[in-house]
Amino acid sequence: MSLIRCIDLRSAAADVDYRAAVPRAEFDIEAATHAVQPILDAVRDRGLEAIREYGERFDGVRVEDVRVPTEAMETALAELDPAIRAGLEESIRRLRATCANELEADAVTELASGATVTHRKVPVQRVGLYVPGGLAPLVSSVLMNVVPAQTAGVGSIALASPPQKEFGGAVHPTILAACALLGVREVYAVGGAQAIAMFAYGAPAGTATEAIAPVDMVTGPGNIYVVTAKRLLKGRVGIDSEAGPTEIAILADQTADPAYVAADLVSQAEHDPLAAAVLVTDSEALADDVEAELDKQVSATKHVERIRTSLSGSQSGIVLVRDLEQGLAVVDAYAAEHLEIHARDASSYAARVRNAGAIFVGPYAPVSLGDYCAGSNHVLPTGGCACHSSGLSVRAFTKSVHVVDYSREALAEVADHVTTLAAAEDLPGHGAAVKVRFDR
Ligand code: HSO
Ligand code: ZN
Repeated sequence: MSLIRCIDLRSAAADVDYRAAVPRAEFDIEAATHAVQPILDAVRDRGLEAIREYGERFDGVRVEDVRVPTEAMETALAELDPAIRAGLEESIRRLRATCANELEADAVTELASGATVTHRKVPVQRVGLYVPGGLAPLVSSVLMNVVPAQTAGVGSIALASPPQKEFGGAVHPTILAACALLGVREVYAVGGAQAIAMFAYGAPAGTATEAIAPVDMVTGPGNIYVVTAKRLLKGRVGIDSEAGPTEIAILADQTADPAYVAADLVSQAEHDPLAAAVLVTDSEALADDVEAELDKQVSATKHVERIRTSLSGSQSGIVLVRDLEQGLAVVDAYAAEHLEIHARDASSYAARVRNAGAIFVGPYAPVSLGDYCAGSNHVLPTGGCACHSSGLSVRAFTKSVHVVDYSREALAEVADHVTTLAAAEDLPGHGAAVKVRFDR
């Protein structure tokens, strides 16, 4: 019995809808709503006291002052393993370079003499970043959120992460050290849905903690309760995409190295039993070799159970296609969070992909590189959302406003069109608002 299932699409009709044929994870956010709504309401109504109670219940530790003192961040940085610090610094350097290049200038369009419309870019004012806890919290996600926000010009960044029982209710020290490196000073030891509610509603000053100002936008990954809280509060605050379980798709021909392909599938399966790992190939020989490599590599790795569950789940599989043209159609329909291309002429295939969160070209661009140190962002759309959404970037933290500036003469030039169109919509007041400027 092989570890990963095989889906043979080689004889599929040319007009088949591949979205139904490719494996896909189920992520039922609706089911968590009844658990999450009372938490949001309690934080809105009772502020810090409710936040402390939920921390005690869900994280097993009561924290009186949830605001982390600046000294704790400086201490964590001083005590950080120098090799980890060097890795974080290189990652930050590369991300900053990419982000600086993403900044967009205002676009000024002159429609006629004296008539301009400017598309002005304005950073979001205040952002709340959620960082999940756990024994090995994803410190790289702190960088992926904070660097584009800072580059966009977000003036105020707050961060929340669950209090860790084993650190006496403090936020994980590696996260605190990353905050110190990035200059993030407002950090809260608050986790779960209550953290998202705290960001959305803010909280008046309590017995031990100063007032917390509400944010304009909440970003960052989280478990199903965090994702549900973000969905329920969307509208009151802006959110980044709802990140579901991670996905890797690999489009490969017979030139691919099966050891690389297997290792990369394993690398993302390592995140979550629900993670999806999909290989799309026109080579039966490669498919067999990758299966053999998976057997070998999975038993030698650390998180064997999690990886086995992910690879053998219905969300993962090896998809056999007639040729890479069909393969391209399949990966486009799948719209993976991460897409690797291991094939002759990989970059020309990459140029033709429409739907993917991020594309990794050739044998030396594994997803792990993008997870930590490529200079690209690892917060990417999952669950097929790559067909309409993008990963985190400077643009995600920027909104735009049209500035309309017309002179009297420029308005006169289009006044008749405005009154005619207003009359056609039976909104004569609209037309009158233009006419009044010329009647006197
Ligand atoms: N692959 C994950 C991000 C991550 N990997 C963080 C390791 N640390 C989602 O893109
Ligand atoms: Zn990863």
